[in-house]
Amino acid sequence: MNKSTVNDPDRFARSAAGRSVRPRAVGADVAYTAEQIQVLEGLEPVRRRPGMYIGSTDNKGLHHLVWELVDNSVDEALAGYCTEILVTLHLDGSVSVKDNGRGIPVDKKEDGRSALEIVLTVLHAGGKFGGGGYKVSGGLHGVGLSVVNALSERLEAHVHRDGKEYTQSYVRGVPQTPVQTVGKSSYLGTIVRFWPDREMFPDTSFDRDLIMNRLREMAFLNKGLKIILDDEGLDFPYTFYFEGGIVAFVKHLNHGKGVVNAAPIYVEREVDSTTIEVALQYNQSFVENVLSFANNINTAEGGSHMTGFRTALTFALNRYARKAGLLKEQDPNLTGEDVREGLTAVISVKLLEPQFEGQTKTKLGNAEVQGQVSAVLSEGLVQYLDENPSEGRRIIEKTLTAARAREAARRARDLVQRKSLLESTTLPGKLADCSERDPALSELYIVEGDSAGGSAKMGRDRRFQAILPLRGKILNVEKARIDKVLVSEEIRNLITAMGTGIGDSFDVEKARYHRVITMTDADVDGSHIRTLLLTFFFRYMPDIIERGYLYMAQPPLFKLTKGKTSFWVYNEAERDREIKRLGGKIEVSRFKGLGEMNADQLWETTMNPANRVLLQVKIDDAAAVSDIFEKLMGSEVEPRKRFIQAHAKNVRNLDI
Ligand code: 0RA
Repeated sequence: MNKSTVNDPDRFARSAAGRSVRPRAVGADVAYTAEQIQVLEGLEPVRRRPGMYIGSTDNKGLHHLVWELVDNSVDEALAGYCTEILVTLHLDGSVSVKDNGRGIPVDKKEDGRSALEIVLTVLHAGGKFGGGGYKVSGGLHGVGLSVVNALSERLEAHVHRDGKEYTQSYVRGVPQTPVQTVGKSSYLGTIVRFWPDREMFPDTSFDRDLIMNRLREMAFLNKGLKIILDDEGLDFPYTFYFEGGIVAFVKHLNHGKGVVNAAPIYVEREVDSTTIEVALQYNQSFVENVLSFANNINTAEGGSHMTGFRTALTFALNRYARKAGLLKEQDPNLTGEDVREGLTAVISVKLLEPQFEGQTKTKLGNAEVQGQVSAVLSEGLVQYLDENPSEGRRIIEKTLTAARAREAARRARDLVQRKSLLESTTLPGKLADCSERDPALSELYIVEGDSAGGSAKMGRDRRFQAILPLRGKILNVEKARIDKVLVSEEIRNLITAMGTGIGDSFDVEKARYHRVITMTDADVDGSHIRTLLLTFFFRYMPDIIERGYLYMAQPPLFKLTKGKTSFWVYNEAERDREIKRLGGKIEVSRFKGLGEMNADQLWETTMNPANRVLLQVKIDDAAAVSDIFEKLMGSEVEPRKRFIQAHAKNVRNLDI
């Protein structure tokens, strides 16, 4: 993207980048005025108990500072005055957010201070201003710019309005001067740049991927709004701009999956000042992926808009299926589960006074929204189905398949439960268990192939390491429903070894191991098997991942031999580094697979807690794996690289 599209005559963001900033310690050489002391006292609660305002001072809390600034600019966009937001990650560790809105007012208030200064130094002052409009203000967001200011060792605000540029800078919330006029400006907008306070945050490094994902999501949720992320450490900025808004979001979520209805169905309407937007499209998978948002906040716990959505979907599809004769009189109705199988949807509502409830304050509470969403979507769907009968038929057929599979799954489960196969206390014969009985101290290695399984059984520390060899590829649970999954012997062995049961009777507390480690070859087949396993855990035992019990072992890729000594290295970069470091004549051999190693080598390289490299699986990674699964099966180079990237965070020995 061309940087000149960002309408900033003086490129503030760049010009200040290289400057080294030494914040003055508060109290060192600042002579306080009565006013400054007042500010200090006003923001004191924020610095004393930051968690009350931003949740925590870990990495999540740190990013709340960015969300707060972005939310303010998005509010300005929702009010109809801003079309472009630029977020810059500066080389010096600061972040700036710039928008082309009206500019924060700078006019003087009764006490002689400017509105800008009040917003930045008085707790909750932000809420007073603007009034009305769909404010992004749920959960921990919407705490106000003054909170960001209080938690920054330095902050600069630049306002362009009324033909002038104004500026003010602050140290830990305390203004260093009154608002100053810099000069003329024909630009309109606000720039806030802050340097997070290292006294408040143990780690002040920002996560580009996290910020990028949130900004992309914001751009999807606000069609026509351009959001640019400029990481000064990279050559090019990222631009997120979606004319189609949540329709583009749904297409993005379904990317690479076979779709049932060619284009997402889209409904948008305003009811009593609540704006409702829904986009939905079925894909060929069995997975439901319905995301809901209220005022741009991801309502992970759902709420009234989600309930309204579900009611309308079930109602409209049943009505159409009957009318079109696809459901006969004697057939039972399609259930909610049936109509959500393979469904990707985004529900976005914007309302004046959102109430957020639930454990994580991500459940929309406003009761009136349920009826509003349900009415709008029912009407929209009924109309769509009438006008697009062939798409309608395809969708109904998809849901009928789901209904039949649900029946089959119920029968299979009944069968399994009668036999009590999965709760049986008889451990699988292939499992070499450990002698330790405390799950917290026990490890299960799931090993690819019988021969590697044999070496692992011999090489392990049998006191705490159990081995379960898997023959070949396990079933892809993304492509088969639970009934098929449960007849697979490999998977039944796995479930029995885990001890947790599955489905309704799953209980993470019964896990027999608190470290479950996949050990597969460092080749394409190995990565397929690992993906299949991750997919299984992600779909059927997500709590195991949530608890941090699931790991991947990283077998070495090369053996370097110099004279009589051998070393193992885990990737190409490490190989090259070591060759350089060791110098002289070095023999390099590539491992073909785990089965090639003898028991001692397997222990030394992959299983010995002192040497081994374990990658802990995060739920996001597993989701990412599921997402790119299809491409991965093609064993192309690029997806494989992405697969590794999805897992490579914070891991030693894995340069890519
Ligand atoms: C309320 C009123 C006006 C501007 C803003 C809010 C505003 C706040 C922020 C925060 C970040 N960027 C922003 N842009 C605008 C001005 C109202 C007027 O001009 O009369």
